[in-house]
Amino acid sequence: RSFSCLPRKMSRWNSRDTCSPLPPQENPRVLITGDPSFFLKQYGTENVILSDIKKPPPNVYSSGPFVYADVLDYKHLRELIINNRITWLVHYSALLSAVGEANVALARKINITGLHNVLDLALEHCLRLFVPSTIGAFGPSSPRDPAPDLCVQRPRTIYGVSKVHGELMGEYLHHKYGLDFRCLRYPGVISVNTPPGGGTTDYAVQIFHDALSTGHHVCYLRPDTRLPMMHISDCHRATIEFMQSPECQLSLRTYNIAAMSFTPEEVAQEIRKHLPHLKVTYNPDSVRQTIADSWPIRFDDSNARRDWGWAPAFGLEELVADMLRSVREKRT
Ligand code: AKB
Repeated sequence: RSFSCLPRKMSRWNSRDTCSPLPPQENPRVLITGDPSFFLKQYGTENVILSDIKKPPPNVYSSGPFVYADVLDYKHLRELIINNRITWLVHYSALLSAVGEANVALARKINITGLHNVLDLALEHCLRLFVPSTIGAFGPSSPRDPAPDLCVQRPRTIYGVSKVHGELMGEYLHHKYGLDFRCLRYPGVISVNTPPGGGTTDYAVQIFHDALSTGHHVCYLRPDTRLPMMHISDCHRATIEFMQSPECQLSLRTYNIAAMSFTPEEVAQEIRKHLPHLKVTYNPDSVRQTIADSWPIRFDDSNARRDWGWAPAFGLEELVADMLRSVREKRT
């Protein structure tokens, strides 16, 4: 593979030169691997291509270009980037924490080999690259309350290991070659449109669906398991704001972002303000409980707030009211 943003005679790994000046970033052309379609609203269907190996939900079908693309297929990704004059690559494809533990080989392939492909492509084509990281990038030896941006990171899941690897590779390529790598560590993200997908924080989505269907939720975590969480619209806004921030404002390339932290019992209590009969039974499963116990209780996101003005809009009360309204709407 040749890297066009580097002088031709030099290979990617032995050059000390950096990326040539980036194209203007005001009107990016964005390729997204994996699920999220929120870039469509911001940049328009003519500038955003969604891709995945799964058929998109019907609302995404009608809202813009969607192509089949496997993050393990380097040549096809390159073709998409060149044919569509892509300037930003947003890489969401990954296996989450719990499902990754059940299938380590696949998680390693998608989360690490897939990531290497997008890093190489971003470097080769001088793209602005966004890769999400997570509270899962921390482990039992990290400070948990709060976890700062920079500290010991020794996660015990393949998901976490792959995310730390992504953070470090991206930052390495930024410092060595000027790759415009940007990474946010997301808390558990709560959305009505994204069904639970093999994560440890999934209960905090499922509980809303159960509350409005059977009125009974069986929780796989202990009632006092506190984790950082965020409403999807805050997560989307943070990502767009971060991607739009001028490089000179960024003192880091990987930032924690926070909104709230709650336990299963606290979210259940808040839901009971609307649905007093909600019943929750606790049946902790050893894999997800162990993972949750190794993750931060709270995130310190003071660097994101200071550098590029991050501020969440949703607290627990607003999140619960909005989720109940959205799940109700979806059911009718
Ligand atoms: C998971 O639970 O695996 C994800 C995450 C916190 O990254 N939602």
